Formats: sequence, structure tokens, C-alpha cells
Amino acid sequence: MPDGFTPWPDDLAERYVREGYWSDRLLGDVPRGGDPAATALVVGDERLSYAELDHRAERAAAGFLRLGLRRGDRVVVQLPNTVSFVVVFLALTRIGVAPVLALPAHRASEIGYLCELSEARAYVIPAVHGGFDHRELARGLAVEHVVVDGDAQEFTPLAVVLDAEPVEHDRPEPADIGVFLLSGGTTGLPKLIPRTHRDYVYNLEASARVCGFTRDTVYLVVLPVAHNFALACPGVLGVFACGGTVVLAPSGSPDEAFPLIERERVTVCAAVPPIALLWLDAATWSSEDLSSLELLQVGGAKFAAERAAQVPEVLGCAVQQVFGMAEGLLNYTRTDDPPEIVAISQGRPLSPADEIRVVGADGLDVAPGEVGELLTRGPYTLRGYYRAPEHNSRSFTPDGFYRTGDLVRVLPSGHLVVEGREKDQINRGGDKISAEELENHLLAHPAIHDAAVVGLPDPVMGERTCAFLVVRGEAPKLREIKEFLRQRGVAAYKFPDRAEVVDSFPRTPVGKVSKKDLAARLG
Ligand code: OOB
Repeated sequence: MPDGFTPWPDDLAERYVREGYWSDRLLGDVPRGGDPAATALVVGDERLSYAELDHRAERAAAGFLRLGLRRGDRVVVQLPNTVSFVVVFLALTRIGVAPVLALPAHRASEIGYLCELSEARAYVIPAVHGGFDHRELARGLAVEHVVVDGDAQEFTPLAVVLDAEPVEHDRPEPADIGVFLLSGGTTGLPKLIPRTHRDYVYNLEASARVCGFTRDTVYLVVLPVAHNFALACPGVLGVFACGGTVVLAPSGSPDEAFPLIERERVTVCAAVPPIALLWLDAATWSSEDLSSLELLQVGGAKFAAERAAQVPEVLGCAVQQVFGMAEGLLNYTRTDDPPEIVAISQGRPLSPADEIRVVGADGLDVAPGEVGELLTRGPYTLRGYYRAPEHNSRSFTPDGFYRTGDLVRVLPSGHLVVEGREKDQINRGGDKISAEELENHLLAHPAIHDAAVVGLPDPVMGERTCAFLVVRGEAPKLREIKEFLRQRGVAAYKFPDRAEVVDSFPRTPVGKVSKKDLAARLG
């Protein structure tokens, strides 16, 4: 195991194996149980059977080995919702190379840091995506191999990697790190979440059971497939574990998603609240046949009870609330939960082995039903961020509970209701923005003397980002601030939606910026 990884204590690891939470199955083998002739993946006009997907993954595995990658290496993968993403993910995990899953929106600032922190040996990208030339970004990086899906220019074409002759190869151990997910972040720099094969396989298989996935499941992906929710909750991998069919869409726009639902007879989809709201709206006027839909999962940010209650009537399918995190813990409402629980709660823990505590500022458990910070540990929740000892000492209790930073209360049924957040993060329609990270970028601007970033309530996005600024001289326009951040290589979803110039920041009694008072000023 590489340095920087915090394992589960031996006694717990033994228990998770003994009680059947952890198996020997590997991430790259998840699609191998299905009917070889069944359709595994549909993207545009391309349809791949399980046999074809397996064959492509084996060839790609050989191709990455030929590049010189070896078990224990890391590769930053930044691919959109394409066949290539799926094949590359399976190939790398089969040879024990851990993909570091960047989002398509990430730019030089995030990618450079991820490559450095993970000591990635390769960076896998599309040539151009959403009008952005990833090759240009790659030219500024110090990675050994840049592998390009499309016109590779001076780099390695992915087509060459995908075309290798299959070879016998070593396989990883179930306890090895299978994949690195990105944390939403609360500090100046993003954190990496190591997920082992056995904890992530449990994550996706147990999720698939709770969600009732079968070989008849047709799952539409509208979120970035690199995000935990769409990848493994139960996501693409959960579908593969059951032998069902995955349909990849480029976005959640009803113009793109609804025709696919009709054409492929989609049965389930995972959405963030802004997409679910769009669908509720569009379904009233669209002409597509959505009658195949059985389940809409909604998560990533709080979905209002009134809206959740509308889903069955308007979209003709069940709704499931999902409160999850890349760090591990997943909460799902269950198909047989009473409708009011499904509307008002964000679900209950996936696993009987999930341990939950709700604590007050003093670190002690609050009375049942009271609001407090959610702490958790269990068979698929990390024990430490990768190579972040100092941050880990704050993010975990001495006995290994992860401090989620989420404020919740527990209903008598065991379901959780998310009541807010303690962490300094903005949740913009499911996209997470670390206030400190954005503030540091803003402080680099010559006209900005001080910056405090807060989330303001928004009916569609849940929150929007407002930057309060103390300026030197003339205040920069919002447009100029965005351009400045773009030039620094910051992902666009982190750009502030609004900038407000103030003379000074209100302070708490201990001298910290009071973000509550700042937000209240705009009341
Ligand atoms: C999912 O994962 P992340 O890592 O992008 O973000 C985790 C954070 C949670 O700590 C919480 O603050 C927030 O996102 N969150 C929710 C929520 N689901 C996530 N807040 C309120 N209500 C919800 N339903 O966002 C994620 C991972 C797996 C499945 C689903 C979502």
C-alpha cells in the first residue's frame, strides 16, 4: 500500500470480511458476470455488448501496460460521458493502476494540483470538449504520458492504447486502492479520497440491491460519469454488476435526456435537484413517452419535500432521495418507505455496518431528534484523505469517525434530514465549492484586499456563490473577476455569481469573519 493511505484497523477489516461486506471482487471485473450477448453500454449510435466491452477493456489494459504503467501507479482521467471513459476505467482498474477521477469542468489549477499530489504518470483527456482544448492544458503539465481521445497532436493517441493485443497481466489485490475520488473540499486545496476495490465494490453492489437493480435495468447517465453518484451509487458500475444496460447522455437537458428515455426505454436515472426541477417542468409540455421510467434518484444537494412529492404524479415514477458523499457514507430512501418519509428525508444509511453519530459543538451526542453534526464510519467510508495528515487530524475523530460537516437530525425511523452545513463550502446545485480555495484565488487579484465567499439561497440551484470583497482602489467588475479566474485555470462552476464590495467584514467574538452576518446583509 502506498504511503499516505490510512487503512481500516485490522479488527474491523477482519469483521467486514467475515460478515460478508468485503469480497474479493475487483472493480474492473464488475461487468464480467453478465450475459455476454446482452447490451452493456449505449452511447449515441454505438451499442456495446458485455462481450465487446470486456474485450475492449482487455485490449486497453494491455495498451496501458505497453505504455509502461504498472500496478500501484496513478493516472489522472478527465473524460466526459463517453465509451472511452468506461473502457479506460475498467482497463486501469484491471491492471491495478488507480484512476484519479477529475471532472470535465476542471482546469489547469485543479488538474495541475491533482497530477502533482497523486504523482500521476499519465493524464487521459479528450482533444477538445465543450470548446476547451485539453491538449493546451496538458502542455503546461509535467506528466510522463498524455493520452488523447481524438486528434492527439504531439501526444499519445488513445486509439493506439485501445488497440493493443491482449496479454496476461498481474492483477491488483482487493485491499489495494482501486480509484481516487475528489472531495468537495473545504480547504485551500482539493483532497483525494482513496477507495479500495473491496470497499467500492461493496458500495456499488449494496447500492444496486437497495435500489432493486436487475438485468432489466436501463440506467441513463446525465451527471458526469466521473462523479461518485453516477459511477457507483449504484451508477454505471452498479448496473454492470447486475447485467443491465447503461445509456450515457451528454447532459441532463430534457432536450437530450427525454428522447433517450423514450428510445432506450430507460427505467432509472440519477439527478441533482436543478435537473430534477427542470424535468418536472419540461414533463408537463414535452411529447416524449417517459412511461418506462420507474425511479428517479435525486441527491447531491437538498431536494425540497414539495418537489419530491410531485415526482410520481408528474414524471410517473418513484422518487428516491440520496444523501451521499465521495468520502463514503450513502443514505437512500427505500422503495417501501412511506411517501411522506421519502418526501421529507434524505434517506437512511445503506449498510447495517454504517455507524452514525450526531454531535453538538461539545463533541457529545445530541438528544434524539436534535440537530447536530453527522459523524460516520463504516465499511466503505474512508479513514483518511490521501497524503493529508494535518487535515486528517481535524477531519476525523481519534476513533476514526469522519466529520462530514453536515448538520442533520435523525427521525425515529432512522432516516436523516439534512438541516444545513457547518463546513465552509458552497453547494451550488450539487457542485461543491470550497470557500477558502476560491477566496485564495480572489486574493491574488491586485485590486482585491480581502475576500469572503458565501452561498446565497437560490430557488433552482439551492445556493449561488457570492464573493464579498474589500477592494483597493477601483472595484473590479464581476466580468473581470471571472476572466481573472479563467486565466488562473479555475473551473468555471467555482466562479462567483455575484460580487459585493464592502468596507470591512463583520467579525465573530473570536475575530473570525462572520459569513452569516455577511449573507444577512443582502437579506
Ligand atoms: C455527493 O457527493 P459529494 O462528495 O459531491 O458531496 C457530498 C456532500 C455532502 O457532505 C452534503 O454536504 C451534500 O454533498 N449532499 C447533500 C445531499 N447529497 C449530498 N445535501 C443535502 N441533501 C442531499 N441529498 O453529493 C453524492 C455522492 C453520492 C451520491 C449522491 C450524492
